[in-house]
Order: sequence, then C-alpha cells, then structure tokens
Amino acid sequence: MARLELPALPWAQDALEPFISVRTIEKHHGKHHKAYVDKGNGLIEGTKYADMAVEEMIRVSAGDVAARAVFNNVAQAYNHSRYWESLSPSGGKPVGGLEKRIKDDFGDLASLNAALQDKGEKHFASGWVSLVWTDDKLAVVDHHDAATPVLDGHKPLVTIDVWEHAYYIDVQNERPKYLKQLIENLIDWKGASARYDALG
Ligand code: MN3
Repeated sequence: MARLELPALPWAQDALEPFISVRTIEKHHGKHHKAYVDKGNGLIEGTKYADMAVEEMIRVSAGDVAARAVFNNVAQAYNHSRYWESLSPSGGKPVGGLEKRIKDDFGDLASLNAALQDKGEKHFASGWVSLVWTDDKLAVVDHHDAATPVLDGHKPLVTIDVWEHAYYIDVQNERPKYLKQLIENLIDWKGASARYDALG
C-alpha cells in the first residue's frame, strides 16, 4: 500500500542560513510539509488511492471534484519533496547535458535565472515556480496553490515554493528578495543536472 512519506532533509536545518533560517525550515518541513503528508495519508487510507504511486494519485484525484482534499494534500506533499531536493548550500552550476540544454533554450544560466525570478515575482498569490523538461525543451512555468507539473506531463528539475510560508519569517512580504537569494545561492544545480540525465 502506497503511503506518502516526509523525506529527511538532504542537509542540516541551518545549512541554508543566512538566506533561509532554521526557524523557517523547522516550520516549513516539520509543520507544513508534515501536515500535508499526515492529512494525505489519512484521506487515502482504505481508498483506491492507497494502491497508487504518488504521481498517479495526483493525476487521478485532479480529475475528481469529490477528491479535492486528496489532491491538495498529496500534490502539496509531492511539491514540497521536489522543493527540498532543489535546494543546497553547495549546489554548484549546471553540468553536462543540462548545461548544454540551458545554453540551447535560454542562452545562458543568467537568462534562465532571470526567467525564474520574473516568473516568481509575477506569480499572483500562493503557488510554485519550476524549471521543467517538457519532452523537447526546458521551460520555466508557474502553478497555483497545489497544482504541479505532473498534471502537464512535465518533469520538474527545479521547484521553488512561492507560498508566503516559505519566506515570511525571514524577509516578510519581500518575495523578490527571497527569490533572488535562493536563485543566486541555493539552487542545487548538481542535483538538477542529475535529474536531467536520469530522464533518459
Ligand atoms: Mn511550502
């Protein structure tokens, strides 16, 4: 039976300071993400969803208005796992196939970073900004609330949380500052490069 899991963080809770504080990480991972996992598991227990892989739970519940709570909690659990794996205090630069692909699709890393910043600043209210692989090119996309690239059939390579709880403790309402600090210092490009290579 499939269960949602709260993944261990890939770094120490203070690893992203001074940009993202221990207090934010404690609440974001230990409270917000954990709540989505716990609520999601409670909702899927004993239902058809309990036999599905997480991506399938997301796709099936998205098409069922009666399963809105399942979708919201399962998709948020998934999106947060993608967020944690997108961050690192020592993420380096894109390498190999991803480095080349960024050159082809955006010109250079600075242009991609500017696109991530712009998409995040312009996103209205809560949601997510992602660098995705669309099967023939890279794209910077945004999603509202719990929506996810899984619904578009796209593969997320970098996922950025733009819900206020991701940054309010550290920079209050200054989302552009949160985005700039994260994009310049905390994206795990080594991990994103490995995810790109694993697309096959
Ligand atoms: Mn969040």
